[in-house]
Amino acid sequence: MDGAPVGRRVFLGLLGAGAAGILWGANAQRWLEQRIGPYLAKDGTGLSGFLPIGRFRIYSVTGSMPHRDRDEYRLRVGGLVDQPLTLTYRDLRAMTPTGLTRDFQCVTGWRVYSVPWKGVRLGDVLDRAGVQAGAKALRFTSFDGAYSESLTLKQARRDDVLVAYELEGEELSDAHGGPVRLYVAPMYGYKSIKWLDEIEVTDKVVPGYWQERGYDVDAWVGRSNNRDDNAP
Ligand SMILES: Nc1nc2c(c(=O)[nH]1)N[C@H]1C(S)=C(S)[C@@H](COP(=O)(O)O)O[C@H]1N2
Ligand SMILES: [Mo]
Repeated sequence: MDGAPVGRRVFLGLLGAGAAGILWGANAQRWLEQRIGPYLAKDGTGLSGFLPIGRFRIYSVTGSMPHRDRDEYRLRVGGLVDQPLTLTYRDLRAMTPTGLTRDFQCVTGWRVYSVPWKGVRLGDVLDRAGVQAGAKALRFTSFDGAYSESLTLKQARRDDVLVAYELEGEELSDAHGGPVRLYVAPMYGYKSIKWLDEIEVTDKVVPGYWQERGYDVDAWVGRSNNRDDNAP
C-alpha cells in the first residue's frame, strides 16, 4: 500500500529550481505538478508516500496528475434527472457562489486548519437538473479514470457540500483536483473527489473507490471508520 516516496534529490532539485526563480507563475506550477505526478502517493493510506504542496498532502490513486483546461472542462449530470446537463466552467461560475472555511481532514490523520473553499452548492446543481422521484443517491466519477465516490441525496443537499472551483482564494490547481472537484465539508477528505467528471443520480448508493477497499460509505469526521469521538 506504499506510494513511492518523493526521491530526496528529485524533490530538493525541484524546490531548488523554484527557489532560484527559474520557474514561476501558473504555468510553472503546472510544469512542476506534472513532473512530480509519478512521485505522488498512490493511495490514501500511505504515510510514507505523499507529496506536500502548501499545507496539503496531494493524493492521486492513479499516481498521475490529470489535467483539463478550464475552457474544455465539462461537468455532466445525468441518471435519474428531468434534464441531463453539460455544464461548462463558465456555467458553474455564473451560478450563485458559496464560500466555506473549514478544517480539511484525511482519514489517515493529517489535517489542514481553516481552509477557505469556494464553489456552488451541489444542491443547486441538482435543482437545475431536476431530480426524479425514486432517486436516492449520487455517484461521482473522476476524469482520472479510476476514482469514484457516492453520497445519499440527503447528504448531497446539505449546505456544506460544494462543487468547488477555488481553494485558498485561487482557482483549483491540477494537484488539488481542478478545474472542479467535490468538497464534502463534514466528511473525511476521501469523499471530496478530485477532477470531477460526472454526477449520476441513482436509485441506490453505489460504493466508491475507497468503500471497495474497506472504508466507510458515510465518512463523517470523528464518527466513522472507527473514530467515534463520542465513544464511551
Ligand atoms: N480523484 C481522486 N480524488 C481524491 C483522491 C484521489 O486519490 N483521487 N484522494 C482523496 C483523499 S484520500 C483525500 S484526503 C483528498 C486529498 O485532497 P488533496 O490531494 O487536495 O490534498 O482527496 C480525495 N479525493
Ligand atoms: Mo485521505
